[in-house]
Formats: sequence, C-alpha cells, structure tokens
Amino acid sequence: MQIRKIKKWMEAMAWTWHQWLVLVAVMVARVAGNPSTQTDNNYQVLAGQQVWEVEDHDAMKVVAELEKEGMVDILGHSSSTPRFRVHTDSIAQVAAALTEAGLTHKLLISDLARHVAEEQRKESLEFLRGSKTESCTEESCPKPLANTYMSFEQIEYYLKELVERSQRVELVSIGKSIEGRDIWRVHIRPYEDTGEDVRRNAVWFEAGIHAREWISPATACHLLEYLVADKSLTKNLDVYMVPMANPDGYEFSRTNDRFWRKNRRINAGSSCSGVDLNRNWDESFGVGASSNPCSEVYKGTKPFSEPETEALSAEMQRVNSVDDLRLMISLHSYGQVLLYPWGSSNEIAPETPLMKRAGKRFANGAQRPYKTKYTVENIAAGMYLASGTTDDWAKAALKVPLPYTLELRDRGSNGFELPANQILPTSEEVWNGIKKLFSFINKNF
Ligand code: 0X9
Ligand code: ZN
Repeated sequence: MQIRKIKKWMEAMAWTWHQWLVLVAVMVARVAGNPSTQTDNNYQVLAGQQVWEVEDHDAMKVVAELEKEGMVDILGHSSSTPRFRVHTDSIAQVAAALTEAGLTHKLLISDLARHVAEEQRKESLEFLRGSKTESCTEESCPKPLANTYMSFEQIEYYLKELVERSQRVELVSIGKSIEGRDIWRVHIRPYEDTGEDVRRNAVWFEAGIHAREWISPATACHLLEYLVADKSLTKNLDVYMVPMANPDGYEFSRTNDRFWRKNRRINAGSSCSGVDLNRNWDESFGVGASSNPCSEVYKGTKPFSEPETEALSAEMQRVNSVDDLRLMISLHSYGQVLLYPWGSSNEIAPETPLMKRAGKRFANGAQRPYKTKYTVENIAAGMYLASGTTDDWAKAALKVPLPYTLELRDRGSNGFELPANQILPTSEEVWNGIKKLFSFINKNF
C-alpha cells in the first residue's frame, strides 16, 4: 500500500525511474561528503520572488531607481532593456511604479525558488554524467573542475597544488574577508624571468567580486592553467590574478541564496546584510549607487569600507608601483560584453580609442572556437551610471590604459545559472580573446 502511494507520487512528479535513481546516487555522493555538490537549500529564500522584463529602452532609468530603493535587482547585462528580480514584498509597489511611468512588464519567472530548484535538479543529473573522471579533494586537486562549480575550499586546494606544481607561480593571501576567509592572489612570473629587478608590463585579473556569478571564478581557475602553460605571450609579462574576490558571498550563494550578489557585511542598524563590492571603490563614490543597505547596489559606509576591496586595491597599487599595469580585467557575468570606462559619467575616458581597439581584438579572438559573440561597449552609454567600480578606479587612480569589465556567458538564457558544462567552453574562448590582448600589450607598450 505504502509502496503504491510512493509510486503514485513519483508518477505525479513525472520523473522516470532512471531520474530517480540518479537523484538517489547524487544524494549518496552528498552524504559521502563530496563538497562539489553542496548546493542544496540555496533557493528557499527565493520563494515568491519573480523575474520581470520591460522591453523599453527608457525603462532602465526607472528600474535602476527601484534597485537603489531595494525593491528590484537588475540581472546581467544582456541588453539595454532591463530584466530584473522583484522581491516578494515589493511586487505590488514595483507594478504600480512601472504603470505610473507608462511601462508594461512581461513575467518571465513566477516563482524563482521553483525555477532554481528545477535548474539544480537538471544540473545534478548532468553532474553525475560528467564528473566521473574528475575530482578535487584536500589531498588531490590537480586541475580545476570542468564539470562542476568548485567550492571555495576546493579552489584553495587547487591553488595550493598549482604553486607546488609550477615554479612560475606564487600564492599570497592579501587579506581576509569579513568572515575570515583568505583572499588569494596568484602571481605568474614571466616565462623568461631573468630574476632582474626591472619594471615590466603587468596584467591584473579579478574574479568573483559578485557572489552569484559562478562562471567568473571558474573561468579564472581555468585561465590559470592556460597562463602557466603559456611560453610565448607571457615571456616578459607579470600576471596577477585574484580568482575569488568575495569568498563569503560565494559560499553564501552556494548554501543559502543562489542570487546573493554582495559580500557578507552585517550592516549596523539594518536587517539587510551585504555591501556591493563593485560600488565600494574610491572613484566617484556614490554616483548611481545606493545608500540603502537593503539594495543590491549598496555602496557601503565609505570608500573601501570593506576588507575585500581594501585588500584588492592595496595590492593593485603595490603591483603598479613595482610594475606597469597595462590591462585589468574584472570578470563578471552575464551578457557577453566587454565594458570599458567610464561607468560613472558620460564623459569620454582617456585612451578611449585604445580601449576600443584592443577590446575589438579580444572580441575577435573570443569568437574561436565556438563562434561566441562578445560586444565591446562603453559602460555608461550602454546602461545605467554606476560608480565605485574596479574598472573606473583602475583607470582613474592607477591610470591603467586598458581596464575592462568582462561580462561572461551567456546572454540571458541561463544567466547566473550557467550550466557547468559551459565552464570549459567559456574559459577556452576567453583565453583566445585574452591572448589577443596580450599580443596587443606586447606590441604597444
Ligand atoms: O553592475 C555591475 O557591477 C556590473 N554588472 S553585473 O551584472 N555583473 O553586476 C557592471 C559593471 C560595469 N562597470 C561600471 N559600471 N563601471
Ligand atoms: Zn557582476
């Protein structure tokens, strides 16, 4: 009787026996402690939240204001028409504000928790198919995983093994996050390091400043592999990379809230936590950002109020004092667009023709081998004004000629929930784009 009931219930869920079997196996893997699959329960907080879209180019301004008030959360940069998450309590208010502005919206997702649960169920099935040959544990993490998003701990295992494996690599903790996790900075020395104390061209990569953009740290780790193996383009180049700039937020997005963006600061006097680390840099601080701790774009109490941005900026400054930073790429998702400053004003930034020219080289390179299209755009022209970002700070404070924000795959079909089987293709095409940028630097500086 009981069995028949369960069978009926399973039929009602419309799953095949095979799918159930796979699910049980995934659960067993979890119990066995494979940290790579610990992504359950990170969607319940999203119950009742919705995703809307307004197909109107003038809507961005209205929606950006609602974002500053903490009612909505703009998702990705796939187009100049906004797609955004509406918090459950704000649905009526947001609808009213849009109507008042003469805008109509389309409902894309009616319950985000259900949507994320379903996406993760599909991923679990996929994971089981693709993960047989790879593993990453404390004892052995020889390569970044290609079929699953690694936990912060796994990324640490990998980085520590990378240093042991390659003489070119140096790993340093440049500070601790709010919750005490290390912020790791990798340095890949030039392939032909003569040991001489000379100024060289240098490149800085930052990844994972936004917690939910999982493809960013994943790509960063694979880029490390390509960089270490490279023998020509990095002959005279110092490469620096922070593969996980917001480890607390990342872990929180894995365990508690799949759409978490900020760090994990407990904001005094507010029930909302987190500071948007990409609004906290000391450049035009405040413009286009929010003073409301409940907003996804909350700038924090003052520039560099957060240990994460403090550590990043101090290290970038140090690197720029011993080397010449020529290129800075902050890896984000999603949208497939390479963005160049300014983002906080409509003025034209110094070296704009150069940023455009080099940017196009990147986009050409990244077309291979999957024909993926990356556009090259000025930040402020394409969307809303935003300040306190890594890119503008790198240009204004450090005078880095080529500072970019790279919004990785995709253009919105999966958004932040990019299936793990796209980690490798994304990394490959981005590496092809970056190689073009490296040649550009080697030729022009
Ligand atoms: O808004 C952001 O911080 C970035 N987009 S994301 O969807 N990944 O959050 C874009 C930052 C672009 N740079 C500036 N606005 N300066
Ligand atoms: Zn981002």
